[in-house]
Amino acid sequence: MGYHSHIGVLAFPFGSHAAPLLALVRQLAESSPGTCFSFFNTADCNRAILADHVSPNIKAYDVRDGAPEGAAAAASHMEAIRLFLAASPGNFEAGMEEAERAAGVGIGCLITDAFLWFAADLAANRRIPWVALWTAAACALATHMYTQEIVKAVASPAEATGESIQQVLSFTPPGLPPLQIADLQPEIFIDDRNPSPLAATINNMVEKLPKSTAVVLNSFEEIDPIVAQDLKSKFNHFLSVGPAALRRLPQPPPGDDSGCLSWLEKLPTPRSAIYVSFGTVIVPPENELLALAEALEFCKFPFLWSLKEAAAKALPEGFLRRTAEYGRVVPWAPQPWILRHGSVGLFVTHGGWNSILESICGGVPMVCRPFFGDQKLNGKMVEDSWKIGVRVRDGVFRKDETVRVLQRMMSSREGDDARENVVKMKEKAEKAVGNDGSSTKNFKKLLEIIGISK
Ligand code: U2F
Repeated sequence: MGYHSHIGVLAFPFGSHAAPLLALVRQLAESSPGTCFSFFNTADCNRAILADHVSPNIKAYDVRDGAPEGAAAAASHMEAIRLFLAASPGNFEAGMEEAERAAGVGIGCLITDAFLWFAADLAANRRIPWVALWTAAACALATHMYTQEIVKAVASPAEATGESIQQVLSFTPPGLPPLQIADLQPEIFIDDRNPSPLAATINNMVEKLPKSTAVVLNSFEEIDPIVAQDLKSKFNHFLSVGPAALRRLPQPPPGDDSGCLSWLEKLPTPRSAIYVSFGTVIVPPENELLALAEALEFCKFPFLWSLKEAAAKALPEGFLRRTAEYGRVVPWAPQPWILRHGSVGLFVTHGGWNSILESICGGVPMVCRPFFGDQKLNGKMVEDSWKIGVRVRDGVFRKDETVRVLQRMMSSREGDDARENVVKMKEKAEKAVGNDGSSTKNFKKLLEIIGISK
């Protein structure tokens, strides 16, 4: 088929970055069958996220991941990121040339992960719009955009890493609760002499993002109205178009090889089960896995735990056998479907943004055990601002505290209050994606901006 326009999509192939970008592109592609979307991503990540049913007007291209030819997999997540960033943007430019030849139409707009700040220059050179998808929450973007003010509010740089991380900052971005250094993304406190590749990337992003045509988020304005209003003043367009998890989920769910949903189906009592998952990157340290397993075994609430196979080996001897009647441990679970299942009453999570949104969309309160990046701030917002869950005490799982927090959230007034609040938040999200809702309007604006309004 001949296409009248062509959009280049540049993915960041780590954590849960590329999947939400693909979800946005799917929605756009459905709205404009005459536009071709070329999706540039590494081969491994394409394999992981592309299902058979990608729209005909989305074409995926593999770009180099930067690993030396024939080398074994990168030693760490951070090393893989470093190699990939070193190969960018050359890897993407090569892909874009190939895609333009194949489509016979030049790329007229770039949609990229916000981390890929060099898209500002790629787009400027071609005189085309640059739309950046920020894959985390607006509150996390706000703290990055106020990096200078936050850093100034820390009396001495040593405090950012030292014993004063509990210090409450004298500056707070509009709409956020009072913050401690410990609540913030460590990348904000960049070491200028030796920045990590991710910190340097985020720093560049903060500088370039105001040049974008639009910043897009998988979120809804009503979750943090003051933050959204403030960020609108910082960008040409600031468009929350989610949550994507409220769209109709395909049936049957893909990736339910372990039969999680039929297991939930058999539970007699609504909201009786705990779902546990720490996203796509994190494996908690062994002592915490043990503490959490012992707490689940002690409490005897039905539980479903998505845990990578290698990590499951660290579970206590005999745990799976002893808990078989009321618990399941699986290597992967269809999370958005699970969180919308009526049998689930609590989500134990690392506080990744997609997980939080999916929990809101399911009306399920959370217990957060944040690990890195935006997760600490998300956990703080869950507990202090949105009041839809709590963080684990002292930031780590210990058996006795974990037993207490699970019991409080599953069978006390505190859990009921969090559930009421999360259901109210879900209603706001539903309104946002409904007719005339803020996210629906923002999505229409996005279609206009990228030149494919119907
Ligand atoms: C990074 O994200 P993560 O992958 O660590 O975590 P989430 O944002 O919560 O996304 C996890 C996704 O993986 C899905 C789940 C979410 O959409 O539904 N999933 C699943 O379907 N089945 C499973 O068994 C386990 C997970 C980063 F670590 C976070 O801090 C950021 O907030 C995030 C966005 O930038 O990226």
